[in-house]
Amino acid sequence: MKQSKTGFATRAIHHGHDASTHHGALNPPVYMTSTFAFQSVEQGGEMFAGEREGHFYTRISNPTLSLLETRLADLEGGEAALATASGMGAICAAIWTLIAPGDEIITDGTLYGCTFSFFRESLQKFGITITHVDLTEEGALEKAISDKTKVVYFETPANPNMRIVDIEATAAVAKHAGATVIVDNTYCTPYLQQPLSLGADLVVHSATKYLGGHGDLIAGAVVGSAELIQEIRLVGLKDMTGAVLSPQDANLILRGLKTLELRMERHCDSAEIVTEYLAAHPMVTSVYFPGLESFKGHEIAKKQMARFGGMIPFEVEGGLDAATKLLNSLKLIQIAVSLGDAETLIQHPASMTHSTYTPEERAEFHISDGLIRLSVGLEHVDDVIADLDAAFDATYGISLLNSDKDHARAAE
Ligand code: 7XF
Repeated sequence: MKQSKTGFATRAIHHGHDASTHHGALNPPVYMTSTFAFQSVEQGGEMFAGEREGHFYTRISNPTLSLLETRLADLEGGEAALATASGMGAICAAIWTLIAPGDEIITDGTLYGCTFSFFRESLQKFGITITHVDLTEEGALEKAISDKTKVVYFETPANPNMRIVDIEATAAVAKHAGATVIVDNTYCTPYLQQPLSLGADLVVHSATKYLGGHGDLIAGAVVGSAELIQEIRLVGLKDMTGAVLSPQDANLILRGLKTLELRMERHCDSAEIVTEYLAAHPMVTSVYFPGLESFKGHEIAKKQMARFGGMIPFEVEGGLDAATKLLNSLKLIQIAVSLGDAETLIQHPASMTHSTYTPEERAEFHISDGLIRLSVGLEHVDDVIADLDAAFDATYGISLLNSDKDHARAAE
């Protein structure tokens, strides 16, 4: 594993770029080109044969993408990375490279909705067996795994209900059985969690989220050993998905990475304060935040995450009808899918991100119809809470902030 000496933010700003080799340009130039001219027929042939290094077509490599990949690999503690056109592009490229008909993938039942349907619907058509195992249960993987198992795949915290999987313990069992371990690290980013250092073989990301950070692009990444990444580049990306990232979007992610540490600290600070508000509200029946001591995965989260992230799923009294009224009453907080943006976003997984699950599957995999998912943004946290409080007031006639003021007035 590569050991970098400087701090996370320093590497997120500088790693891999030397201005002196680019006319002193502080920001790396963006190579907006699909193809690269060869100096001779022989040189082109050598590059295609893999006998000579260099860029020749952006679906395979491009200097702007290479810089992003080098930087992401460094931040995740991997040898190499591959940038892709979306998080789904990253997941598909990695999985298509690793599996063949007859193989089995073991995965937890809670996954981002399209990852779930990719596994459950699309892959099964090609003779791949998908086995759902409760990876939060000790010993469950040991019982289920066999020499047919090629990949063990999970998210932690999982989208949307924050189930926490012990990365180190799960990776140890999977590797003993010879399976490749893939962890979706979208919710944490390498700033909060580094699965490769805990034994994972590959990390996948939706860079659309915190890595980009500004809700202005769709992108993904895979990080791991140089050997695996090269295989995924030449098979999963080049031939099987073609899901290549635009250099312009790579440049936006490089810009986003410069503030990743600052933004993640703010997301985490604000989420802790919003969690306190929600946990104190009498109309909130459950809050699924790993920072809460009462949360099932709290101890494992504390062990493998630097902080607890910016995502807060919760349930309210009155089920779906009340949840709908609550969301429709919000003014500052936007009703939108995606997460990790500057804007605070709220959505209803059962009818939106996880509508790819059948109602029976949602019931089986702990995604309740009343669940609401909040992605705490970068606004002033008081404004986020004030918006939530006004919506609770409109829905239930209960305001925690006004009652505080009432108490203060009564005390005067
Ligand atoms: O292809 P995308 O960049 O949208 O990434 C897919 C993806 C992969 N892993 C995780 C953990 C994800 O959350 C996503 C995308 N999730 C969005 C969401 O949950 O809001 C997608 C909006 S439908």
